[in-house]
Amino acid sequence: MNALGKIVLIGVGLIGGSLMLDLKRRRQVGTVVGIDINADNLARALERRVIDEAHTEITADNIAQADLVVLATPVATLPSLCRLLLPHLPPHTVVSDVGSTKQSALAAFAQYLPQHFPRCVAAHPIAGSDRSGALAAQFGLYQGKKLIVCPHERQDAGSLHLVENVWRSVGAEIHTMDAAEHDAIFAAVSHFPHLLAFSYVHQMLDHPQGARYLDFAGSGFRDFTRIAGSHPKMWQDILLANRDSLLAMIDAQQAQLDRLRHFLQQEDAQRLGDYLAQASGLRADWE
Ligand code: TYR
Repeated sequence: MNALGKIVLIGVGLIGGSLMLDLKRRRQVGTVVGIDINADNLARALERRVIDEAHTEITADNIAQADLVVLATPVATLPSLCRLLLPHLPPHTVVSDVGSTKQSALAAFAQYLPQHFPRCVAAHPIAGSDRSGALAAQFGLYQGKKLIVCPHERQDAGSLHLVENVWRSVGAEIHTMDAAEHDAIFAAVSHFPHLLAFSYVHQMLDHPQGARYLDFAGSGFRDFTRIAGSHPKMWQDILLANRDSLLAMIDAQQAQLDRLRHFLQQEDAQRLGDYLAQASGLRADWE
């Protein structure tokens, strides 16, 4: 891939920051301009050389000559960021995002950057952790990880290839799918498990003896609740953006809990054992 002259990263956190660290190390980019509302976070990003320039606002100067703008903020901020970008965006600049919901990203691009829509590429790296912010950015995060792209009906092929090549250059494996299918898949394998982890932690918060009980929690609690430590605003936005799929998943989970309740009420050891064995088998095969 040809090195890009300038990338503007809006939202300098774990995901965008890790991408920039690898692009810089591999000399795939000349200058990285970071834009973030948190000045402390920007200072840390500069110190760690995640970015070369830091700004707290989107201006014509900051965006000038950008080959690529990467939006890496919570998904509900895309409409307002696109509106701020619109007057300053050079015609050749490719715009992409990294968010966990892709129908909402495409809707924001189509509505708020209508002229620029062909150059907007919806992308989602399947990597990260419960950590956030520029301090959490790390080298090698995307090596061997999946990058989902969701091309749209007005997609410019050159812009799509540019974004795919950026991610390929940091070790990601590109998968292409429709945005609706993307959102259904990630509701099931990512968004709903996060929702459940948050909900279980609330059960402990509401429990009168919860604080004492947590003193004795071990690795099961740690594994099940790790993702409940994730960035709240990021997950607020994801859960709302994918609410239809999640409402269906909540109903499906309720049915699973009802089955378990029934096994316990009936003291049905046989069916309970089979149920656990099937789940344990699927988990072992997946790993
Ligand atoms: N939260 C996940 C974890 O901690 C990482 C992740 C989050 C990956 C959101 C993708 C995504 O869209 O393992």
